[in-house]
Amino acid sequence: MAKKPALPKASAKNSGKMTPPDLVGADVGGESPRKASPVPGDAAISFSYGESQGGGGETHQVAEGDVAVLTTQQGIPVSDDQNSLKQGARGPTLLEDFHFREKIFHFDHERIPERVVHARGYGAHGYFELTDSLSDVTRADIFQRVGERTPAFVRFSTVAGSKGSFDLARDVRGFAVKVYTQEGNWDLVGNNIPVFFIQDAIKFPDLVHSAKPEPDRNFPQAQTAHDNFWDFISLTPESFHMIMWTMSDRAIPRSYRTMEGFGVHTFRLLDADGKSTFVKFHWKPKQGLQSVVWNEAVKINGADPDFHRRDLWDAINGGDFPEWELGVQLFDDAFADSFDFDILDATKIIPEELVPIRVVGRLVLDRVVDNFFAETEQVAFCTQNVPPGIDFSNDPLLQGRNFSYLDTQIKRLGGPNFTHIPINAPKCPMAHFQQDGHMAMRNPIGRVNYEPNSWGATQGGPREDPVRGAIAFAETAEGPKQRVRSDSFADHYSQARQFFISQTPIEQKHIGDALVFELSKVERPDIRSRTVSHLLNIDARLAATVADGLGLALPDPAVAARPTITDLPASDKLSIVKNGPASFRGRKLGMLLSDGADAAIFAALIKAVDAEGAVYEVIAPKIAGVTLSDGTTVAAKHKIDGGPSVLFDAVAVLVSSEGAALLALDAAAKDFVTDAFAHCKYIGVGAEAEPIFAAAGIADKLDEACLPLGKAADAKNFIEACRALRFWPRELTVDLDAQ
Ligand code: HDE
Repeated sequence: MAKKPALPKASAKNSGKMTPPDLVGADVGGESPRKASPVPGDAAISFSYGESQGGGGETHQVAEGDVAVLTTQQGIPVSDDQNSLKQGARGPTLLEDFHFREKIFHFDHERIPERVVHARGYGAHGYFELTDSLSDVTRADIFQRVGERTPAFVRFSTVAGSKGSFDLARDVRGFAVKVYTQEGNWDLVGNNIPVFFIQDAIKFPDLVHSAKPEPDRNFPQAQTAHDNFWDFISLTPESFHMIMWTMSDRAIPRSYRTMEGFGVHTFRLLDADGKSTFVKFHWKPKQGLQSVVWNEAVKINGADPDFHRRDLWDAINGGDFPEWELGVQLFDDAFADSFDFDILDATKIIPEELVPIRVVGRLVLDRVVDNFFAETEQVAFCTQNVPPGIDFSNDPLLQGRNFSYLDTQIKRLGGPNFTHIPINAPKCPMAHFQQDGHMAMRNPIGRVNYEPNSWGATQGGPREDPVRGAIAFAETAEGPKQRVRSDSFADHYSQARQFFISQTPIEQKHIGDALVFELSKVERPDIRSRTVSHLLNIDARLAATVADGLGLALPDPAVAARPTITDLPASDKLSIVKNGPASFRGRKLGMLLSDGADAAIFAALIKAVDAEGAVYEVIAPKIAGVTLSDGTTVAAKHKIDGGPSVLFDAVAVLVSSEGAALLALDAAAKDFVTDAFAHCKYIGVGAEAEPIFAAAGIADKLDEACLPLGKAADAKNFIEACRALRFWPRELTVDLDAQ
């Protein structure tokens, strides 16, 4: 990267104009640590643009203690950034003011179109490390050498909401992984749910239109609880397996860190001889699966709409790097032919009990982005990006996606050169004859831009390589051209039922609650009724519960294209509760403190939290914090109104008797404990805290998950109890529908 000579030091002279003195010579870099990072071995400061996103930027060198001079984009030093150029003190403003015009024009063009789906997302860098070679089934370079690390970038997202929507929508989460392999980028553009709503890509625009805000009124935002969505779903029986998943707590994850990821489609792995093995990809979180409850999700959206992105940012910056295992399900044609369902049908899973998962690697996220726009917003995933040794199946959804992703990036990023943007550029050598176009940053040098050519090895440019190059699986396809759906895709309910019966009773209750909630927002009774008619083909009890919750007469079952297989066995892997963590690690305790709170218990709690690998935040009546019983002061992270208990995995209330008397009068403090109780959280109850619980009306309801914090020794017991995350039996006592 070329370094420009140092520009002169900024001058504090303001020649009598209106220049706020504190802005003169201010650090234009703001808070970002990158902008003032010292250059090793050099007493200079590097103020850089775009360096860490892969180059192409420019660096201004200035002496230490100095600040860079503000310039225009053309590098012209700016003398006054507070006042436009005017004719006389009171104007008019002159067209001649190139600095003003450039600044405004650039601002006017800051936005690019948001993604048509998955608009709201959050990304992080990391690496993939191979732990078990797959060289027995694939030639893919990334799967050859155990222990090798390959850089990766991951973007998590919600689907329906726009860029500025809230994180805890009830929605599918995107789990898109770009791995920069030595033989090109591999994009595994997956979701946190292993099946999809539709079987053929031609239905995607209809599905998305129905889920997005209704076109005349442009609401509701980021929710499927409206007529159009359920109208489409109830007319699309293939969607019901996915509906079971999206109505489950999978759609309200506690964190991106506590979700599984799935490649969804069946792909192929190819060895050096072109032999194919079918594969399904799974990401399994080391953090265990965890979700929130719906009432909590609704409140988190108000308290902290950025809950998931903040969680990822904090965890990575705190050195608690989230990690997933990459698992593969490998199978051959014989299995595919014998399986009850079509492996090309993206509305079906292959239960892990039938084809066990082989863990072959791990994905670790260890670095947040330097610039959200440059990396997270501009990253362009394309399902078509597969390196040699990984190939597609004929899944009609996947085939359609392979067209859609490239197409959408061209629109979104403004042209065919989006691979020149550092986050999208491969990190392996590349050479081709594609050229020109908007914003071309990598331009061929020399005379030859075509092949074949006869300019020889040095001037003639790259040549194709039939051995190293990607070769598609030599699949034979035949049959008449026709618009049909294969009969083998016709079973819409059997796996929906299998999912439902695999859930614990509390998870089944949540599915029923979610359906009642969503359909209660649907205005047309016939749509509600038609939806229940499909549930009858899945589970009679579920259908009856939902009908009852809606006050609806049970309709006739929908006419099924094929009878439901009712004896598919339950699969434990489909439940969140059965796959939760065994520790409180990576979780957050909220401690409500007042002045005079017991210092010894507070210290013991911190010690227990640290030992567990968890974190804590202090909530107090005032943001300045509290003075504990021994006179030490503790700063608060939240004032009580801004730190509701929904933001924490468990809570402790540690107050003095005076503090308790005051907080018992405070609505936010009462909400803090009632919500924690209603959301089945573990609660540490300090010796003096009772008046707050009494004022909240729950003092006589406290159960075995409300543990005493009367002495320092109680802290460890309490944090160990928190490992269970929730005390589900309580839900039956706090929910009218369950009584
Ligand atoms: Fe996508 N999808 N999708 N999708 N999808 C997009 O590409 C599309 C599908 C998924 O963080 C778009 O760059 C079609 C399944 C993720 O940047 C678009 C079909 C799965 C992301 C698109 C599907 C996904 C997208 C919009 C039906 C899980 C976010 C912006 C055939 C396996 C990637 C963009 C990111 C994004 C099309 C179905 C996952 C329009 C046509 C199934 C995680 O190209």
